[in-house]
Amino acid sequence: MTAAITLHRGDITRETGVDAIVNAANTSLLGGGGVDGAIHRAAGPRLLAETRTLGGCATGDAKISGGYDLPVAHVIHTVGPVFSASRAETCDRLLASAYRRSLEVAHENGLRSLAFPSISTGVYRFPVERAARVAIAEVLEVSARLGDIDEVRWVLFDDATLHAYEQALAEALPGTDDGAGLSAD
Ligand code: AR6
Repeated sequence: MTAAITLHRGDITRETGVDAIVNAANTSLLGGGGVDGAIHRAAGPRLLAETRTLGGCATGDAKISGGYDLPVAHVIHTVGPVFSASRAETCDRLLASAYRRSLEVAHENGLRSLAFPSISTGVYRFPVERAARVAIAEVLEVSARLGDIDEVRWVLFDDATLHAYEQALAEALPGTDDGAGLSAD
């Protein structure tokens, strides 16, 4: 079964009702700015104590930790690419890999629902329309292959980012509101 896809605006550190939120981390897994900083602040110092033990994370890969003071049980830390126009196709592949590995790590740990931020479109400067198309296509394909991810949400911080993902979802699923369990709200 393909996962139900939903999109909404919000702060991912306050998200409830999913097994894991995904962090747009850097290769050190030691925290940073943007959503990474917000997740570490909301989870408390025990998150950093655990991520220190994870040995970092390659770009395009993902690692799992506890959620600590967050309202979710787990955080999946992934690392998207820093966008560069001269190697845009490589960046597309690395971004797709970050989403794919996040879903695979969820699957390996028996998790069925997760919430993503817009990976790489902040400090890492990935153009948001391009990132949204890559993200949605990869999540649709990988969740169909894995078969046991029930729900994937994007929690997007601003209206422009939300609109880019709404458009990408509509393009990926033309003429579909909620057929096949897919919807955007
Ligand atoms: N909830 C949801 N989305 C958020 C939140 C939040 N609380 N805060 C920011 N965003 P970024 P990147 C959005 O820069 O581009 C860090 O320093 C933000 O508006 O957080 O993958 C890491 O340590 C944007 O739409 O991640 C890395 O060094 C999106 O999240 C680097 O930044 C991603 O922006 C990763 O850069």
